Amino acid sequence: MAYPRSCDIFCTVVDNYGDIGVCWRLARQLAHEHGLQVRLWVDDLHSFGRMLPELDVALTQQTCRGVGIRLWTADMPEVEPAELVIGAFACRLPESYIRAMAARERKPVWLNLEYLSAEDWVESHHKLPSPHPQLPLTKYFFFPGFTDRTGGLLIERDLLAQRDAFRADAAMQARYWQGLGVSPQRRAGELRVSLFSYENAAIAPLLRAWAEGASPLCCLLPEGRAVPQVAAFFGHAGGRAGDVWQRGSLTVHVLPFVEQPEYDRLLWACDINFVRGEDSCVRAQWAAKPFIWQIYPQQDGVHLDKLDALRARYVEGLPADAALAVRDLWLAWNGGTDVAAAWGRFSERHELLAEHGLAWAKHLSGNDLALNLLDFFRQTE
Ligand code: TRH
Repeated sequence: MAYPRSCDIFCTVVDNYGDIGVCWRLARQLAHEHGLQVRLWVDDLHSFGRMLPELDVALTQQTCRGVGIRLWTADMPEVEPAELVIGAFACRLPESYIRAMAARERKPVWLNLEYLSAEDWVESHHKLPSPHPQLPLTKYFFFPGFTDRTGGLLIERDLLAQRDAFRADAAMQARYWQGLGVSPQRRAGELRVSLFSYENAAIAPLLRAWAEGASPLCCLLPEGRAVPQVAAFFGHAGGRAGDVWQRGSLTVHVLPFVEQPEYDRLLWACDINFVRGEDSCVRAQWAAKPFIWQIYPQQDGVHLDKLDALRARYVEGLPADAALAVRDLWLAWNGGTDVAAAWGRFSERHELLAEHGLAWAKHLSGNDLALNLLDFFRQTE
């Protein structure tokens, strides 16, 4: 069987940038690397506009970067469903669209793309079918993940080659830092750290540790939810892109929210990355620098199991003291205590963790989610 020629992706924007971030990445990859005609149906274009500056949030239909973008409203127009239909993160597809899928002679392959988790149960749930109660249609659950028995991770074909080219090219890196208004020349012992986070009680003690540290630390802070807390640490009511704040050994540069490939460069350029949610956490793993994950908090605390599941996989093969340093800082950053001490133990091992990160990224990189989706289409159709 051939690969599909067309794909509809449905995305409801719950919160933040992760849902649309994943869908936009997948849509681009299916269109650019596999030649599919992709329509991305999104119920709110505002978050999307932050990562795609040319998006016109007033338009209900437009094409950007080879992907058809449709505002998904309650009065969904009658359309011919695509051959591959992806509902992201358990969003409910419009009834009229489901009926149109059932009416097609060749039924579309219909998938629910789930949230990412490193937990063991994912393997047994991946690809499970869910027949429609009335219509001749089956929806399948497709789970991204970290093992061969899951759907893998989003990774563009040339991503690691681009990352390596950037790492090997001092002039490119210098231009990158200059573009941010940061000196390409590091001071002796200086660490550069990106900080993409939600509100977090650990921010102030961490900043204090950085400010009082023996070596310079340059923090790159994308605009967003953490900015008010960082600004308050410096005695400001708020902050915006372009602001530079300094205290003791710490300098903070507030950065604009940029397009996804630009954010990748930030992760490649820094020595250590604080990331959050889902997609930036994956990108930090491709960047292969030591990273600290702030997981999206859930009310019943189940997110801590998810945090621990990824930690356990990621630290495999590390010496015990380094594995412990990762555990302690991840926990401290996700509601635990004593972030300053945990930072000290983590950062003094950053070179070892960077080596480990390269091997980890290589290990994961063969499991390409977009390819797995297309192979599943071929097997299922
Ligand atoms: O924004 P998030 O917190 O999204 C979250 C998570 O996905 C979470 O799992 C989900 O349940 C919740 O939303 C509803 O974090 P995440 O997943 O890292 O998404 C951020 C996206 O923003 C990612 O695609 C990277 C992108 N980004 C840019 O494009 N430019 C930037 O400057 C920055 C900082 C991020």
